[in-house]
Amino acid sequence: MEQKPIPGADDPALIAAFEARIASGESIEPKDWMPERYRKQLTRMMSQHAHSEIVGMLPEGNWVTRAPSLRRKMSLIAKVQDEAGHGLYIYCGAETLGVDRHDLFNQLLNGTAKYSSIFNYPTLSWADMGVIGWLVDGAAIVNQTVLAKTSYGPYARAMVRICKEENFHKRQGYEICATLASGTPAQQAMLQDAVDRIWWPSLAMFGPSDKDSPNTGELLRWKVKRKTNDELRQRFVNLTVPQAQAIGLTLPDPDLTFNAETKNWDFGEIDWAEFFDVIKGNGPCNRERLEARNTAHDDGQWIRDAATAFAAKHAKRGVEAP
Ligand code: FAQ
Repeated sequence: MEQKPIPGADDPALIAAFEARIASGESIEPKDWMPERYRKQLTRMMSQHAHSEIVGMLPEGNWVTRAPSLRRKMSLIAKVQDEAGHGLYIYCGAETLGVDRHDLFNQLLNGTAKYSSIFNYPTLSWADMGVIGWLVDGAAIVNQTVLAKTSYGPYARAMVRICKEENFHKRQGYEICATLASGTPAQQAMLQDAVDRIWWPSLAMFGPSDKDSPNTGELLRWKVKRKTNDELRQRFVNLTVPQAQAIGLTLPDPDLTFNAETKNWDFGEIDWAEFFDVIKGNGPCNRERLEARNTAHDDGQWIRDAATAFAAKHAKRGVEAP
């Protein structure tokens, strides 16, 4: 379903009134007038975010059957289920902008929509489950805590609940890391290897550096974003370095040094060529992730058919399907 054009889309008076509301810190709600471009930007961000949550289930789902104990298996299953829930809230939120989630989902399935670069990397060992919870959910929290103050009401409210759940994810991940860090030399080496592989892709989650980020200026002006990609990345590094030190891990960056003047941890250059290659679809697992989502979608056709037939049967009888 195409988004219907908004009446008065180019009316300068409406735009000025909208911008005044944003400037005074008001929240924009679905039935409020908004510029077409604001709606498009929110639809883009929210759909990419929802897709990321759904694709993000795959790397960790890969380890559910191999978790080393019942307790670990239960918390990993709960985490993966939470990610599904996050995807569903955000698709619901995106629908308040006048799009149909099936259209958004089809863009994911046919490879025309983006989702977070981080999920195109493989999960090679159990330690990856700890490091993903710690670093990937940790990065998501830094980004989403700020998004909880975004100007679009339904997105901001979804972020509040999602951040609470992401905190549990981060803690379960960090606890796995802390356990492995105090384990055998083989466990410590497995953990360090996971950190070495996942550190840089976690930094890239925040998006291109500000000078190469075409959307940031407009999103900041409309208070969709409250901080730039580089500001959030720096905050994540500052928070994470002491956590790595606390459990004796080395972050794989020889340039990582504390800057006494700025009170930030300075860090080395991200491999931007790799980042842009991954978001173009050429990462180590892009193809595998899309195949897995398409297979899951095709395998679920019978339940969609059954639900549609059930709803039609009830509609015919004049009863609302439960
Ligand atoms: N991956 O101009 P900017 C999670 C694209 S949730 C792929 O800077 P913007 C939870 C960008 O879309 C993780 N593409 O863009 C979890 C744009 O392309 P377009 C997802 C990226 O929007 C944990 C182009 O590059 N979180 O992890 C990436 O201002 C564990 C230019 O970039 C969200 O989506 C990337 N990393 O800033 C789940 C949060 N970065 O669309 C399971 C909401 C940039 O013009 C397990 N989104 N691109 O063709 C945001 O905060 C922003 O959209 C950014 C990008 C910061 C991601």
